[in-house]
Amino acid sequence: MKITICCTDTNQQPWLAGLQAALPQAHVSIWSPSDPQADHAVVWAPPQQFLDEQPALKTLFNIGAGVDALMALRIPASTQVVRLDDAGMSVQMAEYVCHAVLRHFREFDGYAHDAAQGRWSYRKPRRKAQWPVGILGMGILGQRVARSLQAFDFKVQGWSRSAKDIPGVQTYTGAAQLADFLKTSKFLVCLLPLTPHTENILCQANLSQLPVGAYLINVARGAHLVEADLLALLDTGHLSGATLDVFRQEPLPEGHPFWAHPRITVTPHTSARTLRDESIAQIVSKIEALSQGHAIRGVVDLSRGY
Ligand code: NDP
Ligand code: OXD
Repeated sequence: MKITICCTDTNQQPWLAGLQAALPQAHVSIWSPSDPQADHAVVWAPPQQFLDEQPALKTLFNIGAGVDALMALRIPASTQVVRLDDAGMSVQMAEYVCHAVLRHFREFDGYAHDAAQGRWSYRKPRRKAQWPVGILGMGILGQRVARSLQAFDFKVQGWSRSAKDIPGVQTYTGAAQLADFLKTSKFLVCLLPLTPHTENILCQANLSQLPVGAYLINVARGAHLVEADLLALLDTGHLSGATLDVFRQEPLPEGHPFWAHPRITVTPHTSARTLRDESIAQIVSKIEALSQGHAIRGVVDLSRGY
């Protein structure tokens, strides 16, 4: 069995070593142009040339949950795309989102500001009933985030494409129920895949349906957000702030208005990192399952784009 690795912006040597150690019978190598045909590939944002030169790949294992970079490429018809499912990402995402929600809800920035001035001052406790959290995307990450927020007694509601029955979570489905979902989401967390249906979903028309003072957390993809619309809604006070982990252009360019905005927190696409050991273990167990003819989880439906 031949496995090739083609991961841009990634130190590929440890992936090679880890995969080779776990699959000693396989030939694992880092891809170079004109390499012989492989059976499986482990990829992150590969160039089109890679796919064009590997038309008989059985499986493309994406080392992330989001496959939007792959969806922009021509994928050989017989190749299945497999995303990471969780592999240690959901707990990181829950940590990140709970931190952002609690930081705003408990006004920790305000206390830090007061403390810096030597001021001992209390703020009136906020009531959770007035701060429901709406999660766009109730997949692997969205559901884990929902459970974690519930542990802090937040009221959680979720929006997805197909109907869901999740204990304690009010769920909304499809475009027809988006407005009802938005109007009661005081925090809005975006955990959608980037597809033609979800691109620009965080736009003026949708964000202005949130209650006045709502807070946005985008941890999915930068192209979900219309940046100028966010800035305008912060200016009018309709939104109280935003925590953004993902951007249309990454790294976020120097001088971008988000860097210095007093009500925007920027982090460098780090909310849920790919954990190499967990990811290798997941990929290896899927390769073994496939070689025994078993079905695996995480196969991407190319017609849906996620
Ligand atoms: P999943 O595929 O498990 O979940 C996606 C969810 O979005 C599902 O509930 C799906 O609905 C819903 N959805 C998709 N399209 C639509 C639509 N048109 N309308 C309504 N709902 C829709 O993905 P994950 O939870 O694993 O990951 C979500 C995204 O998070 C990734 O695609 C990636 O972009 C991002 N991500 C960001 C990271 C970071 O570090 N910032 C790290 C990892 C992921 P249904 O359940 O009905 O299919
Ligand atoms: C992912 C990511 O999609 O890291 O996994 O953004």
